[in-house]
Amino acid sequence: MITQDEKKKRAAEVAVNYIKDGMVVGLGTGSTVMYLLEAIARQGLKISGVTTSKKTSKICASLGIKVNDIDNVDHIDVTIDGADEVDVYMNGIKGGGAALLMEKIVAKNSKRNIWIVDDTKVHDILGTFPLPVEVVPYGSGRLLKKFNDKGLKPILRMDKNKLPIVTDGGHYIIDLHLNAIDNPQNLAEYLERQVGVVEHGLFLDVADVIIIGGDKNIIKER
Ligand code: ABF
Repeated sequence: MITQDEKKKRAAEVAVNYIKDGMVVGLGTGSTVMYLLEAIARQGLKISGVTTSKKTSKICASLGIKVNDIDNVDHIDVTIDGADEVDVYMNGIKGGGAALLMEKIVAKNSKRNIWIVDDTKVHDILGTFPLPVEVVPYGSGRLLKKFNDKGLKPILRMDKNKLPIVTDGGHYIIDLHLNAIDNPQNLAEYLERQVGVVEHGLFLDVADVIIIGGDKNIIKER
């Protein structure tokens, strides 16, 4: 039985084959993507990276991977990112790393999206992983109450000093502990209508390819 880390590494090593010299590549956030960045550097791939967090930008700098601002590239050929949970319809929940806003901006501006996950992330339906919702700090208390009254079991994400975490975009994260999301499309539309919600972690119809690292790797294509 291989470790979860080994599964992540395997998924990343399959994904790096989708990258060619000269590409503009969206680079995700998280520990699985870390393995991808190491593989890109190890292979000396000549890419122009567009990152999804300050964290990923720092890692790229340390590995010598060239990065560009998203508004300074003509297009993004492919984005490779992790995910916190994926379902059988290739939909996903992202944002466990509090990078969901930049991840969704980069993903929605990419010609192709590839997710790399270990097989513990795969569930029949979404919701086991708490759904991150990025919110403006001003009025976040009102949103917490509104979500609570609606039975969405919201918890404001805190750091180790019991202060609200602040995203790269200067926002808070409210996690919805739903256990199961029967109709992700409806929930996404509800969240998008709430003033103060900047973005949510439901990534629906985004992934074109999902590479699942495991004892045997699985590649799912939309
Ligand atoms: C990122 O991938 C985030 O959306 C998500 O939190 C993360 C998964 O983290 P890991 O690869 O460390 O399991 O894109």
